[in-house]
Amino acid sequence: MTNKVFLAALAILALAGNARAQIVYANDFEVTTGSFTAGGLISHPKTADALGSTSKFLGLFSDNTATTLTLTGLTPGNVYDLTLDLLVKATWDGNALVVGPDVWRVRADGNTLVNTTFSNVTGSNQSFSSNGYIGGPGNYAPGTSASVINNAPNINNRYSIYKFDKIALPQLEFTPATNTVVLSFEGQGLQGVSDESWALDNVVVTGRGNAIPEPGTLVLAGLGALAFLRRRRR
Ligand SMILES: [Ca+2]
Ligand SMILES: [Ca+2]
Repeated sequence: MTNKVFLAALAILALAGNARAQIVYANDFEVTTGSFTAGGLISHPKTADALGSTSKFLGLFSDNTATTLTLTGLTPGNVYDLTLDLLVKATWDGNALVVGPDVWRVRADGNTLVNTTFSNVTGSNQSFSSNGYIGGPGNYAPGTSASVINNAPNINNRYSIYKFDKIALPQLEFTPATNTVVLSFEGQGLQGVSDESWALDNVVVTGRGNAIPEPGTLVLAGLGALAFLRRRRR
């Protein structure tokens, strides 16, 4: 390997090392509704104090209020990761067939990333657990894998909070075909805001090294360039 070629390969690898995650949206909903449009748009902006929690959430929502987040300026083909906290309030019935199932899902441009049920009611199990559920017939106790469970005496004041991160839900990623994506957060089968509702907090979307190819791709490109140079020298 000549010095010139080696230096070129080093430069390619250094470029790969610079590929780093970039936050394209982050919102903890602690401020007024006016700032919710920063970096994106949520279609039903309102705050809800988390029932005595020190943190505010975006909500409360129930059915028929698909809450959307439109992100622009993305890099087509790049992979983006989504993390969020979900507050599940009051008498969600999980997998119950008569008063449920009580479903919550996330979609990206119509593609389902998460589709699961939650329960706050003893005797009704839920499909969500920490093992990366995405639509299978999960059957777990109410509150399984919740980071917070509030069992208030009044059942309508009860809530649980789930952290949707890359450990619990590795499928929370999307690859936009254009520079825009619409993330949709939806409830289904819920019996109204006062009875079964949900709210969001700490919504973060991160790009994996925007506009810079994956390191593996760069290394392959570098090796291809080396082979090409060697052929030319013969
Ligand atoms: Ca908050
Ligand atoms: Ca229900």
